[in-house]
Order: sequence, then C-alpha cells, then structure tokens
Amino acid sequence: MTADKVLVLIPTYNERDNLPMILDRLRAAVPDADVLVIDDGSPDGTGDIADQRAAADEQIRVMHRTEKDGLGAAYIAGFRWGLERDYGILVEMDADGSHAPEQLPRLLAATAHADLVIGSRYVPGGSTVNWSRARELISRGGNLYSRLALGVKIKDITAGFRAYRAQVLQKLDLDAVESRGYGFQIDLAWRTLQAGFTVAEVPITFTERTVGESKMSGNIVTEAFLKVAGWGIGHRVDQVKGLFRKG
Ligand SMILES: Nc1nc2c(ncn2[C@@H]2O[C@H](COP(=O)(O)OP(=O)(O)O)[C@@H](O)[C@H]2O)c(=O)[nH]1
Ligand SMILES: [Mg+2]
Repeated sequence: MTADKVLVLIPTYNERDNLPMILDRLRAAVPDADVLVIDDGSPDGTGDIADQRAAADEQIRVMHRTEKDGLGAAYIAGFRWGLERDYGILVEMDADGSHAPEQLPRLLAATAHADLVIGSRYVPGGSTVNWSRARELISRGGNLYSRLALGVKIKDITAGFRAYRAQVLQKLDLDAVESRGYGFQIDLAWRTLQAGFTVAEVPITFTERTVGESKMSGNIVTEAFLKVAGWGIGHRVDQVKGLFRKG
C-alpha cells in the first residue's frame, strides 16, 4: 500500500515574521508533505515571502486571495484545491508557531484509525504555553459549552491543528459552511460526526505566538456561541421528531 499524500494548509494574514520559520520547521519535520500557503492579500507582504519560498521549493505552493475573508473561507478554498489533486490527508495548521510541525507526525499516524484527528490541548499530555488566563478561559469555556450544547465527547473541538482524511471533506457539503473563526472548527467537527466519521484526539503542546498579532475577536466568539446554540437546538429537535415518528 502506498502512503497517503499529505497536504498541509497554512492560512496567513500578516505573518511575515512567522511564515519562514514555520515553513523551515515543517519541511524538516515532515519532508514528504506538500504545503499550500493561503494568503488573504496580507498588507505586510506575507504573500510575497510565500512566493519566494514557493519559487525555491516545488513542494510549497501559494494561493493568493484578494481580501481578508476569515480563516474558515481560506481553509475551504484550500480544501477544494487539495481535493482536486489527489491528496489523501489534508492538514490544518496555523502560521504563527502555535502548532508545532514536529508534532504533526503524531497526528498523521493517528489518521490510520480515525477520519479526523484533532491535536488537542485538553486530553492527558496536552498543554498550552504562554497563554493568557483570559484566552485559556475563553477556550475552555467554549469547549465545555460546545460539549454540553452538542452532546459530543471531543475535549478540544475549537482546536485548529487537525488532519482530515480526504473522504471526509469530499463528503461534507463545504458550500454550506459559513462559519469563519472559532466556529469554523466546531462546525467542521460537528459535520464530520454527523456524517458518521470517526474523530480522535492526540495531545499537543500549543504555544501562543510570540511575534505578530492574533486575529481573534469578540465577533468571532459571538459567532461561534450563537451557531453552536443553533446546531444544538436543531439536533435536539431532530431527536424529538425521531421519537414521535417511532412512537
Ligand atoms: N488567509 C487568512 N488567514 C487568517 C485569517 N485570519 C487568521 N488567519 C491565520 O490563521 C491562523 C490563526 O490565526 P490567529 O490570529 O493566530 O488566531 P488565534 O490563534 O486564535 O489567536 C494564523 O496563521 C493567521 O495568520 C484570514 O482572514 N485569512
Ligand atoms: Mg494564533
């Protein structure tokens, strides 16, 4: 059996001081994986840096999008690009160093027995480094809330370091995904479970960026909060309808 071809998707917005370092580390840690940088027209010139790297390394490609349109939209565009080529595994990874490329082999190994593998901060062995109390509270609160509202067991459903088997993304209706930030990760995990695929979590060390700025905002949290409530209620209504149909 040949190993699945791996594509690592890296969305960027103003990451000029992070991207070269993360590409170096990734290419060293997982030399067989191809890389697609998805840049939303970063004003700081991240897209040009990505182009220079792509010119020197045929395993690095760049998708230029014209305006900042959120992490979710960037990933959807990247997934489509990868599905059109014959990649078996599509990886989501931040450009800011929060996700260690050195831990990617651990995620890839777990795709042998799960359709979606989440690099998790909140399973035994997982951790966060340099994170503010406020960010950790939002993250832990969002995860607890999602677990209760959706009735799922995933400990880190907002995590953005992931490996999807291509079959999952082929089956999901990517056109229907509207969520942009945090909600996007919850949205895709939820759709993956609803479609009957398996999800596994492997521990990672999440290290908050030391360079550049987070694009996280209150709007992103509010969007996620409202959407999760909607999915949770919709799911419960379906369950009740199912009971009536049976009875
Ligand atoms: N292409 C693209 N990338 C984005 C956008 N927003 C954030 N990113 C990238 O997504 C990754 C995670 O974003 P970050 O700001 O670090 O979010 P945080 O880790 O939740 O604070 C980084 O690589 C960002 O550059 C966007 O609108 N478009
Ligand atoms: Mg970050």
